[in-house]
Amino acid sequence: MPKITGAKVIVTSPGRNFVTLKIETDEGIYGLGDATLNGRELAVASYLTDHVIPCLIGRDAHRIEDVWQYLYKGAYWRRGPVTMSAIAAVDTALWDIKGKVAGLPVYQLLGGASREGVMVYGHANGKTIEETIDNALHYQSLGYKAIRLQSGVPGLASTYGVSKDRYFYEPADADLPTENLWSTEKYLRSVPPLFEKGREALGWDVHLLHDVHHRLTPIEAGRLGKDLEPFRPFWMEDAVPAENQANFRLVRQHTTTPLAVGEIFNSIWDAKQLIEEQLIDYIRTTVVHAGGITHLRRIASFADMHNVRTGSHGATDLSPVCMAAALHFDLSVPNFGIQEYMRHTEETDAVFPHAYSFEDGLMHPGDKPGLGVDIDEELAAKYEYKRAYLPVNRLEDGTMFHW
Ligand code: EZ4
Ligand code: CO
Repeated sequence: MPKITGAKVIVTSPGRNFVTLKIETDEGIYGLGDATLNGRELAVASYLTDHVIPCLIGRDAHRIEDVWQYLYKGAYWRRGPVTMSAIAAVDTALWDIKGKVAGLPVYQLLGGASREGVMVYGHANGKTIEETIDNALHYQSLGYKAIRLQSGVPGLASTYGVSKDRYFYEPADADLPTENLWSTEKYLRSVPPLFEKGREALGWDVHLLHDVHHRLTPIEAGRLGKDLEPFRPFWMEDAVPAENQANFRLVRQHTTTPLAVGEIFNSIWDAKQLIEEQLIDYIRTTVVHAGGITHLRRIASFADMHNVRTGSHGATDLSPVCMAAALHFDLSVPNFGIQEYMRHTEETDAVFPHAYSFEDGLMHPGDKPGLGVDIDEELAAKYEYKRAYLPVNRLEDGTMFHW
């Protein structure tokens, strides 16, 4: 049995901040787990270093479920993004170790491949509809089968999903939070024409997605869903904030546009009612923010009973370690829907060499034992942590709003 002999947290910033847990065993085999919580990175680093790692030393690295339960039930204080990201990092690293010991890629331990590859969606954005469509055409030429469309809102200086760089979207960009202005009325007018022009330019053989980023009320979301129905979007994401899961009943009542939510959820309890009442179609919980591969499998099994498929979050703040873990999970899980994929920068990829690949709109985790992703610690040490915040959002009259 591989015994855990040590563990450390590596904080690095190759273009953006990442927190990585490395667990070492007496057999010389180590495992990696992503612990990045965008804009709150050091809280998870401290939770791991000060509170979790001391409890891991000497444990049997093969007892993944027992360690998970120990960290979840044993903390007394359950759930929450900081705790669950830390548990996720431990869980992911232990799956990596188990795979390396077995000499098998993690997806084989999860039951093997359920499909040939993992359909991913890319992000097309622009200040205008024309720019967004131009960008989407580029993604289509790269072979993407699914593309998310976000564009600037006329009358608003900036909005979620529209980047400064053409191909790399990075919202956490300031030493203190940037303030954006928001108008629901202006936004609601801008999305249907984006999808109308999108279908004209891109055709009907590509899936089109949209992220509302928690900014509507249920009745507004119902209206947007209805307006988009003629263009058959793959999903409308995060239509409304989901603390009150019953919010989705009203959205559901008014539209047949498929609904996706869950990138900020951290446990199965955040989605219980949503799944049970079939109020959503896709659950977006991810490996790093929802307790690792072990917990994500539990959520997916529960979702499968209620016709809900997976659609994991995969933005650039989820490190290549999380991306690799997500792809092993996606390849094996029966009720897979889609995986978000935003390419990392070259600097990030160099710090995290990986076996996963993209071809013709599908991704594959590769067949290296474990997760198939590593960290170049020497290179990582060259990129010092730099505080970075996500923006905040206010209405035009100054009222604090959802970002
Ligand atoms: O705002 O990952 O669907 N993707 C998203 C992301 C999130 C960021 C937050 O850290 O909504 O862009
Ligand atoms: Co989103």
